[in-house]
Order: sequence, then structure tokens, then C-alpha cells
Amino acid sequence: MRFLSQLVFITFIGLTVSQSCIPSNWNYAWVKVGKAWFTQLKVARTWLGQVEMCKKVDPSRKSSIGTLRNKEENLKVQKTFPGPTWIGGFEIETTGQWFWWGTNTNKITNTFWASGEPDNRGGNEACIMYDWRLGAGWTDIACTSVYMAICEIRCD
Ligand SMILES: [Ca+2]
Repeated sequence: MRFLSQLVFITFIGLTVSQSCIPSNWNYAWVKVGKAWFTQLKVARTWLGQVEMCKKVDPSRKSSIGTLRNKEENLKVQKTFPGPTWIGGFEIETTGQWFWWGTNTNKITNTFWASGEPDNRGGNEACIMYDWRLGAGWTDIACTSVYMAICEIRCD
């Protein structure tokens, strides 16, 4: 029994070490904020197009479309990579419920909407974009519009 628990422990440590959070693809310029790494896709695509592209940026590190989880990430990423730029936030139908995209899709708890946003202008704005000119604020935009995007590698 003791041997078994040691084996489980060693396996656990092994997995922890091998799960690297440092980007492996340095064809992109990365910035680190806390434990997360961010880069910007300079080619404009639809929101879903950027979701797919972010996966390809650094597959071994499970790169995905970027999420700005706190004030520090929101400010540093926007300063480093000025917008207009998609981030990985979207609305389920028109429920007013906003979520972060990912394997563990979860509700957005810290929001940084620009003044008057989200306004669902035209009735079909369900994806989140930032623009430094909006005072580091977010706006909802039609997901079929094309913009640059933030991708991330996040380990926590
Ligand atoms: Ca809007």
C-alpha cells in the first residue's frame, strides 16, 4: 500500500514537471503576466477563425484564444498589444451571460466593459473585443467581424 502511494506521488510529480507553461513557439512575441503568457495574432479574422488559429500557435502548450481574467492582465495585454483585438469572451444566445472560451468554459467574473457596453448594437453582438482607445474597455461585437486576436498559454 505504501509502495502504491509513493508510486502515485511520483507519477503526479512527473506530470507536474512535464506540463510546461513556457511557450515553445517563439515565432510569436509573448508577454508574461502572472502565470499566463499572451501573444497577438496580427492577421484579422472572425472570432471563430481566431479560436481555431490560436490552437495552432503552440499546440504542445495548449494555446487558446486569450482571456483577460483580472485588472493586471487586462491592462498589460492591452498596453502591449493595442486593439482592436478579439479576446475569448462570448455570450450564450442573448442571455446577458458572458463566458470564457476553453476546455473549461466558465462564466466571466471580472468584466472590464467600456462605458455603455455591452450594448448589443444591431441585436447580434455576442463576442468580446477590446480597443485601447476605449480606455482599456471591452465591447461586444458581431462575431463575424474580423479583427486581430489575443492567444494565451495558461497553466493555473
Ligand atoms: Ca457593442
